[in-house]
Amino acid sequence: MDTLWQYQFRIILLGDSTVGKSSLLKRFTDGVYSDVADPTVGVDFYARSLDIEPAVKIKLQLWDTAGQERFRSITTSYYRNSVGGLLVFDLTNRKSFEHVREWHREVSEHVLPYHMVYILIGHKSDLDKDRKVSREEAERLAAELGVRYVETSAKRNSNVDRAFELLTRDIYELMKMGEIDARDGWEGVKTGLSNKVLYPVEEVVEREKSCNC
Ligand SMILES: Nc1nc2c(ncn2[C@@H]2O[C@H](COP(=O)(O)OP(=O)(O)O)[C@@H](O)[C@H]2O)c(=O)[nH]1
Ligand SMILES: [Mg+2]
Repeated sequence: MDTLWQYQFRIILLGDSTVGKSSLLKRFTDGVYSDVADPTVGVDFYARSLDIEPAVKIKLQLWDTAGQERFRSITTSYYRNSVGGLLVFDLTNRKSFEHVREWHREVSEHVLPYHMVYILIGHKSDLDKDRKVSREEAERLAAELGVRYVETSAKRNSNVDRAFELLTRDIYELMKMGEIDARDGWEGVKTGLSNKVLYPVEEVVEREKSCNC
């Protein structure tokens, strides 16, 4: 049986080619990392659930942008149907940082009149000695865009869970405040099977304890 979840958020990975988007996703969803990235593109999206509050499980549907990183080659519906976005750049690649603003603008224009919730990710933090973008500079850009900033490494497994969790919590808080809603015909947020409705919470905890899944 599928895990019960109350909400599903669709989140996209944005950023230049080779910044490490697929590696971040693989680390987060499968717990693996490979220095030799698989160029084959067999998977469109990944999934993982997060327990955001006791008895509130959020399923993340995470969409990769493999091979579509060129500007304007991603279809509009791909952006439109997402509630959150990770703006990823490579800390050792200056150009990828400079392009963040363009990614942000491109996507934000396409989702109007709605808004997407972003987080800025400075990736490959394990390569600190080759760093071409300072933390201060990245924090300034994040402040300007009104988003959080986190430095991650898929290789060292540093801050990867934290980055996805922070973004998920931000979306969840906006949803609780009524700023974001599950709308008909929109894939960004879906309300799911609620174990709150199906079983009292205590019973769910008991069920989960006894479950080997
Ligand atoms: N040092 C280091 N290399 C990484 C990290 N994440 C990804 N890479 C490498 O960067 C290259 C591109 O990664 P990939 O995930 O395919 O990037 P994508 O094109 O944005 O999906 C691959 O050689 C990865 O092994 C990281 O955290 N640290
Ligand atoms: Mg990729």
